[in-house]
Amino acid sequence: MLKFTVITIFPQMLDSALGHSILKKAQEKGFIEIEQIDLRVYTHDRHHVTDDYPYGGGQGMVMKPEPLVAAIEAARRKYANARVILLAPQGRVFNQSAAARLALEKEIVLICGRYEGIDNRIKAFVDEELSIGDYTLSGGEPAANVVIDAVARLIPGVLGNENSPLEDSFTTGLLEYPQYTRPEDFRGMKVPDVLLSGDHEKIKQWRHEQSVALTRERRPDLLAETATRNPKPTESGAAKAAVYLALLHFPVYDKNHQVVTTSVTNMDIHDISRSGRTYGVSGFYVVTPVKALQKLARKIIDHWETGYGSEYNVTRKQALEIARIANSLDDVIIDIERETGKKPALVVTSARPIGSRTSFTALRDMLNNNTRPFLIICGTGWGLTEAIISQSDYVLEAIEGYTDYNHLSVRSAAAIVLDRLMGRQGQIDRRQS
Ligand code: 9D3
Repeated sequence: MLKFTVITIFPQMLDSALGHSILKKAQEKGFIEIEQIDLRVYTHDRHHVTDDYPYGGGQGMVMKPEPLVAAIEAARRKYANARVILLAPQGRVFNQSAAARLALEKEIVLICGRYEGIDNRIKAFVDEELSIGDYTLSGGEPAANVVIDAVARLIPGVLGNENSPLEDSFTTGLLEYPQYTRPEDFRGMKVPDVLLSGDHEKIKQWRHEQSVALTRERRPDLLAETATRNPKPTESGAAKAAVYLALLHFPVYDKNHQVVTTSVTNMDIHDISRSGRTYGVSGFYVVTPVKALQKLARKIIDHWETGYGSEYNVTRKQALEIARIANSLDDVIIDIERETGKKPALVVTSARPIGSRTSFTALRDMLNNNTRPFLIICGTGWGLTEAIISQSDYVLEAIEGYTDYNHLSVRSAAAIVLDRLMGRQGQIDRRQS
């Protein structure tokens, strides 16, 4: 349940927009709740005044700080952990990743400004400021509506099973492919043959090509973003296939062979992102079903990607750019399929003795001669469960030294795997051949 509290001087303004279709159902089913607070409740004068003349002169009115701050403080007393957001033209621009971040919150307070602006001092009482784009609105209410809609769609269950938010354009980084319905011939305009062919593989391929072509034409900026998200090798000789990495925190074994959920760690996220970025991994998924841990992972990644850390350390930012968060392995597979148009081959790593194994050299050759994406799955705790291993296409040979001690950390194992599969080989190749 995600509770939105909207502070506004026009509390009825959002009613119609939020009272229909998906948002209506989301409220009825208890996935979200929206409460609108009339700012005038927090005024103490007879005329319920919320604005005043600007110091220094100029046109228009400015919203007074007292009622706004009283409203914020009341909301914080009620919801100690609420994220308080001021909707304002000078905020950071709200986008899909901001929506994904906010979908992990429990309580969100949205403050809608009006008039020509807001007394600057209220910024000290909010957690962040958001704008919804580069155009002027008459107030923050339509922006609140946009934020609530985009965030609510990402809450599991809100869309039902038939529509996955992972399929949305701004999640995949591509514009949607063209859609058609009956009739087959509309005023001489025919539905493309491929869609009538019944060949699902071909249709998928066509749609992906259309998406890429349309995005290149209309929104090359989105492709530029995908390119930084998916760093390209700078030289030939590197793997042809897109390689993805997933770090599973569930389901994995503990010491006693029980299936458990492990905690997300700061060091794993940092180190595996850096290794992944170094060897040309297209995306690194931190997989956990636990919302609080997703939130923690998001915080770590955002700090380096867009927060203070992004300016403090640019190379760390580049590494964390490949990091993503997912609920489950299935979601990772869907995400990769959306991005590449193909289902990834699943590769697991395991220190435990298991039947037939694929050698590093064999997999390295496959990566060099394949355009199919590969997903390398690493387990935390005491390793991946049998269920996951049996679901995979390749089980990599174990990494071993010449001792009876074999307890690599998952981040060390990941780095070694990446080097053997995607590293420059030099000495090693010559010795092997
Ligand atoms: C006089 C200069 N304007 C600042 C750029 C004043 C001003 C214009 C519009 C002050 C407030 C507003 C009302 N807009 C919002 O409150 C708003 C908004 C927007 O106008 N565009 C995009 N996103 C947002 S979020 C809130």
